[in-house]
Amino acid sequence: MYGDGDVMYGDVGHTHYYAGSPAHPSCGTTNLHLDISDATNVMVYCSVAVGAEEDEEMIRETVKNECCEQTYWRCTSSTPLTVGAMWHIYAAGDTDKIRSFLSKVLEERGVQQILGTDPIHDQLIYLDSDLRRRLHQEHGVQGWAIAQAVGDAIFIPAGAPHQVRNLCSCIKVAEDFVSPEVSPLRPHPLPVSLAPPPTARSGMCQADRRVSTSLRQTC
Ligand SMILES: O=C(O)CCC(=O)C(=O)O
Repeated sequence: MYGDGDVMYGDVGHTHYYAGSPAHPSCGTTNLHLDISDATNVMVYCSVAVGAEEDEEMIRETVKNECCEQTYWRCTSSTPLTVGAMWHIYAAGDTDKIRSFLSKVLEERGVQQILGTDPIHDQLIYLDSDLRRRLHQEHGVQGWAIAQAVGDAIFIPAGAPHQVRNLCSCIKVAEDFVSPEVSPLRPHPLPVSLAPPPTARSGMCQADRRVSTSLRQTC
């Protein structure tokens, strides 16, 4: 994001993420946050350290606990796929409920919240399994757990809160773009001007072209 006075502009372009896995299951690689533009995120590399069988077991257990049977089968079949990252994505429409929940969690942890700060935009919290269960029980909010292996593209709609936990060392390439269909969901409270608004078709083509250019440059 970059700004001009009190108008913020979307920083549409591609981003590369290079990161290992956080040591503790209640920590994320990227805490819960949201972006004002849509994004596509493609995993181009992931690797478990040679001889680290316990990491492979941890990945299988995580996928077994969090994902559907078909995904579990993908990482246990005869030609297993290594799942490099677990994503949790929530509907943009649930943002206010999630914000209230995060404020409550910060209060419980004795963190003083300063006026004008925001627990989602400030990326303060990773929702571990316990917090995800509480969010469901206390606010009726459930997201989607998505396992990402090499070659998988994750689509993140604008305004949708999301978080990532790498399960091993990963490289991902992401491309931001603006689709007019979701622009009314632009998150509050940032006054945003995304100019010029592309048409749906040109927006998608632009994103496709940028992702493939970016992948060509990376691989
Ligand atoms: O891969 C990650 O750790 C973060 C990705 C992300 O948040 C994004 O692409 O918006």
